[in-house]
Amino acid sequence: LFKALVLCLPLIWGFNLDTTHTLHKLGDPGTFFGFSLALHQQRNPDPQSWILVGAPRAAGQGKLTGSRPGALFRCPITPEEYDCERVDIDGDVRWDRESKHNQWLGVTVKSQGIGGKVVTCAHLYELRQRVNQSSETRDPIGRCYVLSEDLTNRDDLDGGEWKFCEGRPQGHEQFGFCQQGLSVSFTPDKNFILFGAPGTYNWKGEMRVQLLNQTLLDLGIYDDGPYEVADEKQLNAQLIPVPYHSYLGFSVDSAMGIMSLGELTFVAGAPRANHTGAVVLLKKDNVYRLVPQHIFWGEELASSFGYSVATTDLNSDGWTDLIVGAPNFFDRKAEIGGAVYVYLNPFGHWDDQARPIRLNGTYDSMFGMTVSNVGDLDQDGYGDIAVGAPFDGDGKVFIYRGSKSGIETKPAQVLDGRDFDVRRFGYSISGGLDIDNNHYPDVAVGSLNDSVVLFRSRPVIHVKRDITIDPPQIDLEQSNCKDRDGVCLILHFPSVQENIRDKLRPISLVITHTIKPVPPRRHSAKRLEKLPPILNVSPSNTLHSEVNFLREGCGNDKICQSNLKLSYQFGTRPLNSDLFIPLPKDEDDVQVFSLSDQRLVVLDITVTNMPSDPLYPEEDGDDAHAAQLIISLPNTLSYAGSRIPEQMRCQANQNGSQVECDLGNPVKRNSKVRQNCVFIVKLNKRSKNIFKKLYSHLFFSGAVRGESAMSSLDDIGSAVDFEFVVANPGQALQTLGSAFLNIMWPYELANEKWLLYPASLTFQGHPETQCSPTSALNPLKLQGSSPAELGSHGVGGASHCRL
Ligand SMILES: [Ca+2]
Ligand SMILES: [Ca+2]
Ligand SMILES: [Ca+2]
Repeated sequence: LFKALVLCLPLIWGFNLDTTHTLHKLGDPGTFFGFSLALHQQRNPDPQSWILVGAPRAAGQGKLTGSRPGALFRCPITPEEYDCERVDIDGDVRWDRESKHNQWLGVTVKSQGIGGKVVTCAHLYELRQRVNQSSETRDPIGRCYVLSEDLTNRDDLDGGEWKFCEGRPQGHEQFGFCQQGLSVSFTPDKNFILFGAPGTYNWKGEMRVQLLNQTLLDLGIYDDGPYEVADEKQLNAQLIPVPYHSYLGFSVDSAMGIMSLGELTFVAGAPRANHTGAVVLLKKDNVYRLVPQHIFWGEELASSFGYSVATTDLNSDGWTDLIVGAPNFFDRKAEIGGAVYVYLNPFGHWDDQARPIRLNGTYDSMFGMTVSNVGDLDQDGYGDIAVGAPFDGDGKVFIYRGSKSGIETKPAQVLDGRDFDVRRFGYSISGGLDIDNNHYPDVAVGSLNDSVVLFRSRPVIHVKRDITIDPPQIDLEQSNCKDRDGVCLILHFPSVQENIRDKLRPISLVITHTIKPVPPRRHSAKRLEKLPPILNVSPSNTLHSEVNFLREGCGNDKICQSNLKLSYQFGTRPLNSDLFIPLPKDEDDVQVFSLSDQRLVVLDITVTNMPSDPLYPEEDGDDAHAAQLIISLPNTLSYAGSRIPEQMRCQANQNGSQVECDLGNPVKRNSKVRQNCVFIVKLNKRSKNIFKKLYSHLFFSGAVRGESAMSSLDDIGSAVDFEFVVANPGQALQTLGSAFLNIMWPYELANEKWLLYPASLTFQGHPETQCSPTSALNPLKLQGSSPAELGSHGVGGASHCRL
């Protein structure tokens, strides 16, 4: 009896997007509803969660009826598919100086998170001058709208005045084609908003970072920026570290802990820089400039490296890691189409050229078109990412788990648009927010198919198993269970003390845990069903352990080295006596068993376990565990029983030809197993005949006379004498068995004429010998001169004599 202590700590781990209780939201066909999306939560005036969905090709309303300005929708978290409402922004238009037709409002949408602000942009918003004149100009500067948490304009920061290229020199080489808002982001400290404007400066591109903090503004702190790569005051395109047509600002992000801990770093993708693409790390200087810190270059021409960027701490080392999408990466041979580069942060020393890990998509899949920090989906402490591949079949989203070593390159989960009846699935991804209050962040995925899908995360139960065997080894002389904290599993092994033979190999323990499945419930139309938890996929839900026996008597090395020796002798034992009489030995010193009156053969066996050198008992002076004695008996002998010491146990097979005996477990050192180890053996009754067959030849001649002419034995002819000698060179047989002599002779011819006539049998030494049938001898009762002779005159007969 011993106990195993199992501590079960439900931790939070694994991976876990539920695909059976997904929420679907649909928009009008052709509106690109789902081109962008963001999970959002407002706290005021009422707590509510939303999926914000951009539909950049949505038709206009009111004044904009007849045009396609695009729109932002908010979708409540309900099972209903068509309950998204248009967010009421941007309804006005001044025809004399702007155009909102095809402005792509909703091309991007971002949320600061719970209770935070929201931004959505229209990167093709046009400023117009001299409308309807021949000298009319159109400048797609782009524009963004900032909204308060409830998606209304509540403070000075809200509204659509976020268009920094307005009022600046126009023309494509300056700010006429800024396309502000093709990317947009909030800093994690919520103080700044980032705008990508990839068309600025002849498509060099630009990123602008601007204060977005009403409290700071209320305090009169205005002088923190704005910042631009070309310097917000100087507007010096030379300061931008990539060539023209690089599209810097196509993607933007920011994070602490990229260049150094505690410092905010900005990330801007430039997917056409030097034709390979690049990603630039920047930081604010003290005035108005974003200063480049490091540039990552793409590895392949036209791979669009930097099309998408994301930041998260994948390996939880406190340093933010960088994820870069290159959706046009191409390797026809390897059938790769699209790649994602994962740069684990080398403690801010990016110049050391830490080699990225490349995740590959399938051919033509545009894998990496979106990369997204989706938070710690499984709550294991490592950030997780999602990668969209909208042209992989009907579109797929791959979930990759961060891990201690960086990232698990095999996706933890693949969401396939086909399973949700969505095409071009994975065009946009938003995560990091817990929509259903189960403490696990959820993920929404958009498409180019006017639909979005919300995937909720199931709680992940990580069972931390820790088997403590107490005592750590089984000591056969101890059994106790002390009080302890935690769950104490007492495993009873009633056989431990008695019947376990093998005390050398440990007892294996296997502990398996599962979650009892929850019966499916009806989907409520009003409330989201609570998702059942799942078990973490790793480590396995089966734990193996083993309990060792305390190997007493095996020395310090715990290796049992014994010195078993066996000796034996045969003997006999008088009936009803324990007297052991060794069998006599022949000249070859072999014990001789004669077929005399000893019916019991006794085998006396002595087994010793003594160290070969008593001075060095550690060499081979240990206990012998599970020692066995196997006795194989010849055919003439069979096992009848034994008188053995108590610790021994013997068992014979069915015909008694083999006996297996346990010598005791263990045979202790310095011990001798002997005392009256008696095997009673019986002689088999059907012993092999020891007599030889003898052959001789007999010829006869003379006149043939009839039977009626015989009046005495002498008339028959010459007498033939046969002498049989039956000898037993060993001991006399008693009642062990009988010896028989069968005599056969030529008796008669085919015409029934006599050949050899059996006259008589005489015996010497055993006068009581009888033969049968008696009628076979001298059947004509003829008188002869010598009755002691066996005269055989006949054709053949048989006689059977018991000797
Ligand atoms: Ca890291
Ligand atoms: Ca994780
Ligand atoms: Ca959740």
